Amino acid sequence: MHLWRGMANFGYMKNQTSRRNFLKTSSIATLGTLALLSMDGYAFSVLSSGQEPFVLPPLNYGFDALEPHIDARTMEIHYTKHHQTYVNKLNETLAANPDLKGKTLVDLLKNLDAIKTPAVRTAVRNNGGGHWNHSVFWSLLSPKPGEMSEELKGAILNKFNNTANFKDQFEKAAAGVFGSGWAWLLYNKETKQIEITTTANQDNPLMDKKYQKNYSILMGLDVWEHAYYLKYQNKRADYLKAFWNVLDWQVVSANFAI
Ligand code: MN3
Repeated sequence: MHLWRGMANFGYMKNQTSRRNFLKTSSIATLGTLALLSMDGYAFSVLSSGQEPFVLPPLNYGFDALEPHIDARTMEIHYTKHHQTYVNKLNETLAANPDLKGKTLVDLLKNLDAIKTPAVRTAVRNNGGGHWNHSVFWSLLSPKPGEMSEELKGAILNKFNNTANFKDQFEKAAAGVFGSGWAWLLYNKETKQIEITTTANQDNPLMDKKYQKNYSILMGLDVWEHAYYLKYQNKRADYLKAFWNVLDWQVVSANFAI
């Protein structure tokens, strides 16, 4: 069970609605499950149960906890500015479109086609995607990363022969994202194969019909420049190598076990 070391970071959460939602989210999260990412939504407790107004999910660690691999300033700006802006713009969009209220974030992202107005659809896609993706990303990072389960290790070895080759392939995919986007690790529950894929901007596999059945999302890595530029400048490859030092395999394994 994680301690809520990031609690002090929530002092800026001023209004009571945010505070109530934060407490609700926290109590769900502290039930102990770290398995957040099921495509089916049933285990995606924090976000699939959440409805607007959406709020930032709590961090399990301080902004400086991932140093030197991810620097404190990047974490602070990334979380309090970038992620918060996605949350704010998503809430603004939903407030202006009452027909979209009452839906979970996962429902919205899986059914973008149902949003008929192109500008509204784009706003939900970019800002809802940004909220979901970053929530996933924070959950995967830890200053004291746990180990990979034997089951997940077996699936990775089955596909990639060894973990060094797996990391190499994942880094290659992440390095190959042109401009801004994400690299994802997925599990096809039908073929029982691990897969690597990438998305542009704030898109994610939830939005892709291909991945909406029989897949679990195990992890996602932010390769937008804002995720690494302060420390690594143009050297995305160095950021990708550093990422492994703070990736909590225990969380990835929990997502695999869904
Ligand atoms: Mn980002």
